[in-house]
Amino acid sequence: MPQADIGLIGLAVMGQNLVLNMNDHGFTVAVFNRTVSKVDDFLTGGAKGTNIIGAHSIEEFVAALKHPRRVMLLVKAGQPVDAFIEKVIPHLEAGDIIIDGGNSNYNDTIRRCEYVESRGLLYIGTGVSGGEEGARHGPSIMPGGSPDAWQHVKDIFQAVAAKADGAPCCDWVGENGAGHYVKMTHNGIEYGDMQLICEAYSLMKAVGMTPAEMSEAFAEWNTGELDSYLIEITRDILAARDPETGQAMVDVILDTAGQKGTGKWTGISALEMGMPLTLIGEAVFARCLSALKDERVAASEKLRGPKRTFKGDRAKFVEDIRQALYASKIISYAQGFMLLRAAAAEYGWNLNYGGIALMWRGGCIIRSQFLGRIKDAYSKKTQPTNLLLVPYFRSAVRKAQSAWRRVVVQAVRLGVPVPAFSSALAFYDGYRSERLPANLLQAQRDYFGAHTYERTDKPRGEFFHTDWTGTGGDTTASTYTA
Ligand code: 2AM
Repeated sequence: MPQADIGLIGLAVMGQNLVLNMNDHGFTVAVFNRTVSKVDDFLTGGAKGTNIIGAHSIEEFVAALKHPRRVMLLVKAGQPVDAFIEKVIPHLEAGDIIIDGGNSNYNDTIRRCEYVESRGLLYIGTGVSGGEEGARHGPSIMPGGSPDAWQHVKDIFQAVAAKADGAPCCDWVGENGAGHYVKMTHNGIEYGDMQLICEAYSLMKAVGMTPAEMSEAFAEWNTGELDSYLIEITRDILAARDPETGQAMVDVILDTAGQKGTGKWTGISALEMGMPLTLIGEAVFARCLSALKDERVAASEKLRGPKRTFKGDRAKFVEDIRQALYASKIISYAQGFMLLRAAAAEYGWNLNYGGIALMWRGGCIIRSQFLGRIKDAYSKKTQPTNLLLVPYFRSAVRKAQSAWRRVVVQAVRLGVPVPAFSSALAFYDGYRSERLPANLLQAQRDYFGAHTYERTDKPRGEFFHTDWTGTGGDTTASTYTA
């Protein structure tokens, strides 16, 4: 008789920890790994004394699974996922479920979902966030794919997921690639949150604060509306000392950021969908700029800026930075949810926005009190078209606005780059503008390319062309295909 409730392939640390987490919650898990020796290493190591079943071949692995079989992959994203799908399919039967828990691109998940369904099976692509710790003690889990599969994994996933205010940080996201899309957007927002914190740090540094003083400021911030995992770890990071040199740890770390690509994917998707995801875009570009270390070092000797002398009240400025960070964060999440709405329309997903906020509320890197507010906003009967219009956020931005503007002005004066703070403010001012200068832009397009324009005094959808130079005649860009 097959014993296992679920099988997991891929015994790297995330995989091992998720298996141990499932075991703790009373589920029997079968495990397999490409390098088979790792199965035995796990059984005699971390999994010793558990009910975990080790398999030494795909056949043995599948034979251990109860029906419908649930096969979860936690292998390297990309080709290895396709390879394992091909390996397991011949051993599965109609109604069995393949689950990809890796960091797959949502386009791959859409393709795989269609393929696996065409073979009579069910597919789930799920985001799992929270790193190794999260996998062990409660990650945020964002599943999407074949809707019929959800009922068969719900109990396991919700049991092992993090809990926020008692509710599991796991719910059904939507069809085919929706789970991985939401996970990608989570990572993009994470890029934005981290960049905002880095800009706050950079301003604190510019006004002469020591890392220890900064750590105290972050500790205080963490007791209020900014209460979140990332603020908390920043507090600890700034307090840490390098055992080798005795200096603050942050001061000995090279200022070049790495990235694995999910922020970039979020930006690409936003560009494809025509959504102004400016803050996350700036966060990705800030990492790119940081990576040009040698060029920056050379340029720093040649390109001059203002002297970094701050004359104001430092404590007041720190409070201004806190408010600028909060307001910018609201913009970033408003933009993130704008992207999700556009993606839902593009891909035909019926996204549950309150559920998404709840999934991000605990377990994952962007977990925060703040996400509880977003969940509340989407739990109302009428869904907001934009988070910025929800009374709570509208008033929070109104309250923080003066401080936010002061910070951006001060940063410009000091010559401290704050692309996320300032682009968030530019977005806010743009979004609340009844009229933007795009009238001039349309005129320019019409002037050089006869692209036509609509008029303020005529119904939308009627297009006009002006012969700006007296030599163009009536020909417009829509008259011919160029
Ligand atoms: P391994 O232990 O045999 O290297 C994370 O790297 C997980 O993905 C590991 O379980 C790893 O298996 C697996 N993995 C990495 N590359 C793979 C590939 N090309 N094919 C199958 N599994 C792979």
